[in-house]
Amino acid sequence: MALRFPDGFLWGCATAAYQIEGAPEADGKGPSIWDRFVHTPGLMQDGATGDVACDHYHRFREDVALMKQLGMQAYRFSLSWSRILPEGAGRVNPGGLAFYSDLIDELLAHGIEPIITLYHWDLPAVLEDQGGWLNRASSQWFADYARIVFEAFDGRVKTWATINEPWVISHEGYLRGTLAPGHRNLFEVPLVSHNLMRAHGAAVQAYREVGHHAIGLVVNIEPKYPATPSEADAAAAHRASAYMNAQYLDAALLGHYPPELREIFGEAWPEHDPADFDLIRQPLDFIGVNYYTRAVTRRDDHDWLLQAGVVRQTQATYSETHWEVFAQGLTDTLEWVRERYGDIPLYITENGAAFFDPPKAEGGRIRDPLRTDYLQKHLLAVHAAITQGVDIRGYMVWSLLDNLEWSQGYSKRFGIVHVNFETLERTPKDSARYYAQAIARHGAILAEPL
Ligand code: PNW
Repeated sequence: MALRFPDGFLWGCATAAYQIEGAPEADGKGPSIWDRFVHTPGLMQDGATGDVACDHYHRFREDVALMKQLGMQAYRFSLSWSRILPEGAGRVNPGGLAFYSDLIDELLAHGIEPIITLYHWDLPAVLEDQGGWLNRASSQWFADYARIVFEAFDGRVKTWATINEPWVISHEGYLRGTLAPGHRNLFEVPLVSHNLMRAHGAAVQAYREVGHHAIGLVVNIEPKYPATPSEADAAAAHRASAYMNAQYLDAALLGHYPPELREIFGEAWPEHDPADFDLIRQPLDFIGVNYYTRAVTRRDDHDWLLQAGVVRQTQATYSETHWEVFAQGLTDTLEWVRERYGDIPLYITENGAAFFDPPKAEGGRIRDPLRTDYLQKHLLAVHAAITQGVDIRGYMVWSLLDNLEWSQGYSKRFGIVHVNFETLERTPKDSARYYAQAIARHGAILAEPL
């Protein structure tokens, strides 16, 4: 079976600063909320930290060479705000800018297009001390930071994303407490979400003043399917989707939150100043979609927030993060975005899976057939959406390297390249070879996995 993707379709991979860089104090970097989180006893699986991670900070040239070897056309990475502004605002640290400048040059020298995420969860610690995303001034802090990096890099970088996954930030960081800053307070969730969206809007505004290319928002989308045709299960799926999938895109593109949220949050739902939506709703050049899995949802009154429980699929494959492998959900997601928000260019900014990788076999090969199978199915799912007319511009696999899977530490390997966290040696897995072949053949997907 040979499938072709549109001309100009961008094939690449994605990472995030805190998950790979290490070097938390190098060249004048200030601390972020993740430096604090990992050094707070009891929060991290196996006591893991990002102090070294993949040591990408010192090995980025090797990593770019690896990308080149795999044929990557684009690389989505995030900037560490506190490398560039150690105090979050004010004084710019030339050492921080220099690192990213060198990385961008290295990518361009290898013909790889940089795609920058401004915020992938590592807020400068000093700003957290001023309330972090709960402070309405955070939109100004973010826009000021954004302007600095736009001015520094927009000549060389053509694609920018403001914030990675506002839902995960607010839900995991402020409700469940599994991500920094580790709060558990329902009342904070809509306030943080709102300030994240105000920050997004303020950064897009700044971009229109100083930038010349494309900027968008990255959201995670997990389609919700009702377990039965019953009214109760359909309503549960609907609530879950309003909360997780529609909340941020509705605000950014339609200028209001889904009406279901008022009922979901109850007394924790704040009155929003209508003028805020003029800031939040900015024309965007693209939407970045991160897709991993779906949820099959039934009404469950024990679930206090959404009255929605998740039904495990007995016939399905689950990855190491307990996420069902369900590629049709990616096609459905891309079609849902077009249906709800109209024709706007989309990138798949993350897609991938953690699987247990068997140790290296003879010849140094790492056989990860489940990951290869995951990639193949999801590339087919992307192609199916393209066939349906959805405007999809590129696909970034999560992730280039095994890395720090946030509070789960190094226990979950998402890389298509294996990292030995003792020696820091990189070894492309079979899935990397598979992906490299898919790229080399312009997306013609080989029927047989390697
Ligand atoms: C994304 N969910 O996080 C992040 O952007 C990455 O940094 C992370 O490593 C990757 O996915 C794998 O986890 C998510 O619960 C975390 O729906 C949670 C969800 C989705 C994405």
